Amino acid sequence: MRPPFDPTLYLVTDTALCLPRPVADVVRAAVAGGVTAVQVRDKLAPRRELLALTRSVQAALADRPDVPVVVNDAVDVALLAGADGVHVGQEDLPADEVRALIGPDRLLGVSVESAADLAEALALPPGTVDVVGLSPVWATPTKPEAGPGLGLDATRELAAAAHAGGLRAVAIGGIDATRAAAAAATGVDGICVVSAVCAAPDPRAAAARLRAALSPVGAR
Ligand code: TZP
Ligand code: MG
Repeated sequence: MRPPFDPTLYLVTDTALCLPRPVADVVRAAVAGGVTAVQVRDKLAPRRELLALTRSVQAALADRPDVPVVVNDAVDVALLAGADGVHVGQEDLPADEVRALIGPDRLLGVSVESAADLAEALALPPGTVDVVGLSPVWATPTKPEAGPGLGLDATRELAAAAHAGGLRAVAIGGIDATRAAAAAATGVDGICVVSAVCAAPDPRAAAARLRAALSPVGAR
């Protein structure tokens, strides 16, 4: 059985953007403001630091079992920490291999940057992938190498194709409170944000603003 996973407002952490605050403090505030899922992402941290970071986030959310903690890229760290899931990109381990490692009781997310990436995820046996991250909707300074954005129309098409194949879809890249409603209106199951929360002076208020921006479109 997979852990509960409500992707409505999915926070992906960035350690540098959270500074000088500990990531765990930002996450706790953001969840109080309405974040529904958390992905621990730190491309620069050595594995042992990523493990400690993951555990600090889990400890900060010990009273929120409804909010899953997912680890970006590092399957070993996810397993050691007993995380709720793993998220991999196109250059990480293949999704079917990751599923074999993590077993049936954790979430698996995969980044999708094109129709070809999505076709690959959809070709896997049912139950391999839980959610695809459509990426990036807009170009973003948080991940310049992600390139130009898909745009809203392509995001809408990819979300529909993911749903037709039984996968959930979230949108990521360049989303802030001014763009949240437009991103959600593509039909995705949720939006992912990094800087809109991690770089905010008040992460709780930032998360609440994003939730408020989502509610008129009835995002799940
Ligand atoms: N993957 C695709 S875009 C991105 C990631 C991790 C960064 C999104 O950051 P922001 O600050 O929400 O634009
Ligand atoms: Mg990756």
